[in-house]
Amino acid sequence: AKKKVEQPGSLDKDQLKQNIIHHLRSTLGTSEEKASRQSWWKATCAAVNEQVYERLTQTQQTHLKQDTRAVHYLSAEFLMGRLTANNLHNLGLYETCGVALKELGIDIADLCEEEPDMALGNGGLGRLAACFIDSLATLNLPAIGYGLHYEHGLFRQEIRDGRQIERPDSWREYGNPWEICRPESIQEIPLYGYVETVFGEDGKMKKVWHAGQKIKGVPWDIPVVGYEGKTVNILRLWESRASEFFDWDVFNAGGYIDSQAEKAQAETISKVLYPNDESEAGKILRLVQQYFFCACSLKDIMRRYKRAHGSDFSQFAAQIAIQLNDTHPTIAIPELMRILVDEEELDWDAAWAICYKVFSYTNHTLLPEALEKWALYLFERVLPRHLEIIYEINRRFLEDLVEPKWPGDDAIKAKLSIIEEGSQRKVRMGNLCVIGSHKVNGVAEIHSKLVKEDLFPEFAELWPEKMCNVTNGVTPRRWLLSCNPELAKLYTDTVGAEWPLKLDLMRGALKHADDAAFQKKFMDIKRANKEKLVKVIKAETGIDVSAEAIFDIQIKRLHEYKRQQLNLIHIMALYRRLLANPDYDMHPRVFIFGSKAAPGYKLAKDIIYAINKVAERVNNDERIKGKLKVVFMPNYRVSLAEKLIPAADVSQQISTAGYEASGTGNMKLAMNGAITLGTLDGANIEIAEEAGAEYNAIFGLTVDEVKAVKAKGYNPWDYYYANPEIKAVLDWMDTDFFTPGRPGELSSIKRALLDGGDTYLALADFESYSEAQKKVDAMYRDKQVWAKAVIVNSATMGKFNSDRSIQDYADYIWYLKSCSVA
Ligand code: 26W
Repeated sequence: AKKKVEQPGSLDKDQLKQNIIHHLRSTLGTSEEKASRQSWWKATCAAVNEQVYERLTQTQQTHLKQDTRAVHYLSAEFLMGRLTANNLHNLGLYETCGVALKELGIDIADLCEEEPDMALGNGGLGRLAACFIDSLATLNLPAIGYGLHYEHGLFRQEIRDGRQIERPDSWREYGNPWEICRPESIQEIPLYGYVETVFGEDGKMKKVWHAGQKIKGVPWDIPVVGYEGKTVNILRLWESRASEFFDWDVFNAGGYIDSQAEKAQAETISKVLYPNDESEAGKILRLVQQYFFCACSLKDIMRRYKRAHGSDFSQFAAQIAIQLNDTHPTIAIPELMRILVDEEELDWDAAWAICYKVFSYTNHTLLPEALEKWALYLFERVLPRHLEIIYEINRRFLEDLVEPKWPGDDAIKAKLSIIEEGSQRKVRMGNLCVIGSHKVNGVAEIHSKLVKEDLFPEFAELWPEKMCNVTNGVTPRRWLLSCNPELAKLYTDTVGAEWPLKLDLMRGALKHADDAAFQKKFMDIKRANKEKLVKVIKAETGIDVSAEAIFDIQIKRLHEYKRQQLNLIHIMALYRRLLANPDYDMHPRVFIFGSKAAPGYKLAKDIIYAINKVAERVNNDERIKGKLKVVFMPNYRVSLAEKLIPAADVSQQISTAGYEASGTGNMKLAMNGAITLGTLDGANIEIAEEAGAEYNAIFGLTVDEVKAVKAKGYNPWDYYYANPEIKAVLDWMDTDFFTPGRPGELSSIKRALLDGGDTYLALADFESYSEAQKKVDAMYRDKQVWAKAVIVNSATMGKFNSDRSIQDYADYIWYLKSCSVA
């Protein structure tokens, strides 16, 4: 008889309790009396995994039997955060488990705190990948995420004397209950070496790549549980190991030490995540990382395809979609060509037709320093055969497409070529992506327009249908249901329990936006969340803040274009106004920052230092009567975001227009009842469209105005001399007011804004920003106005459900249908 599959939430409290105790004893080897909180956590995970694995098997059997088309999401980063609460919620077991644990004397929230964040990503791009795989499973779409199993994720940030210190992150030091090693699916990956041209018996020319080294790729699977869903997909992360294949010869020859060195080198490939966000370092190890995970993933895809179809590749493009999350996995394009042409012996045109249908590419940034280009000599050393293939792709592209369209135009050829000429020749990964993909998308309307018109205009002329938009989204399961249970409950009571799947239902709360009783409920929840955060702030920083104040939050990676420095100079201006007039009329405000700087980004680190120094001075100045507080929360990460976001009143999204591709924190904060204080950039534009600009504080130059100002020749000194407040604040940075005895420690910020030319127009936007801040203050003082605004913002965020984004990808890019799992 067929075994009955457990339905979501079908496990009752007593069964769960029994299972937890069972695992405590027989998996963790301890007892209820002795168990540490960590053991309780692991035992709970083991009990939950019984449910997860059942459904995982069911899902895989269904997909296999139905031979479903699937999407393969290739990403160098997956910023997963913690999984315990998330998996419990998605299985419909959170409440039950809470009661079970309570009866065992454990608080479920404390238990969840035991889990280290899985921080295998830098910021927006990595967290988007995590939201997307949640939505893929929730929508019952056959999908697999592929990435790298970094031993160390993004560094842990400590603040010492106001400065950022980086410490290694060791997320799996004491074991991770969510990952499963799959030695049966190990892959072997060639690197380095040379290419030989040989002629087969049929007289055909063939290329043979003789690798200089082989690396073993060990897959670790993380189950991805869909909401209420029957579908459990996997995230497969590759770990590098030394291949045994020639170590032993070295060992036998007495080279034990050499063999260990070889091993160490192989294992460095997946050792650590590059902490650079939006700036390319051009390091060879990073190229090796990229090739390593792409090659492992393609071998895995091939193995699965061949199991069903043998060497008949006519169905390959019908079965396989591969999404490239930015250019980091671009090397998968020539790798698939290599497999099809060199190994499977398809002719070039047939192989190219397959590739073109299989791949699609998402662009996440327009910043020139973030666009990946590899020095040709490095590329050739690591991947000699791939370089030949790229030359051939390029030759055909230029001859067959560019020359007919722009006959004789060498300037255009030089611009569109995959190879950048010059003193140092380079491979342009962006161009390769566009040429090798059937669809290219940006991540918000304005960003996609700029990708089309400014970044790749000629490509858009060649292929007008190729360029498209898919506005980002976030999973409401993590970013509302799980992180803000009280607000989630209010939505359930108001619009029904379906909203985590159909976020548009939140609009049902709009009709209560003016209702005093509903406003009170909503604002009481916000107040309670703020009270909770007050305690976290005290515990983490020692700073006392009051929940009476406006909580004004800017949380994101530190970058000049995101303009934390604009926030800071405004804080200094407010402080000055308060010193000049202690009765300066403003509602008390707490400015909260959370941000990591790339370790090599000097100015970003200086801005962190400046925020901390200003905070010290402001927070300890009794003259301003607690009207102003500044808090820098160390070690910003997913699990901290989950505590900050529900407590925010104001969401600062203040990038220079045209630079933030989308932003996703903006969506999370608005959903949880914050007003957006933002520029018309990225998804802010669409957020303001949904909610109504009047309920937010929109300011600053538009994209077109930014372009115009830059074209005319921007001079920050004009603003310095024209606005006495700007001048006073910047001059303050040269003094020792914030750094007693050490004048000039904050001067680098002033210098970047004046001598450095203020690349991101912070001074140009200052006045408008300051006015928007006044609007925020005025709105907040009228409790009804404020309550209505936050309710409208929250209730209109349905569009930003990542389920909607994924449905767009499925419909317009992947042509992928859902598959229900019994
Ligand atoms: C090669 C160095 C490097 C590393 C990471 C360059 C660029 C990146 C990412 C593309 C940076 C990133 O995370 N971009 C963000 O992607 C989010 C998801 O689409 C957007 O919401 C953010 O606006 C964008 O900055």
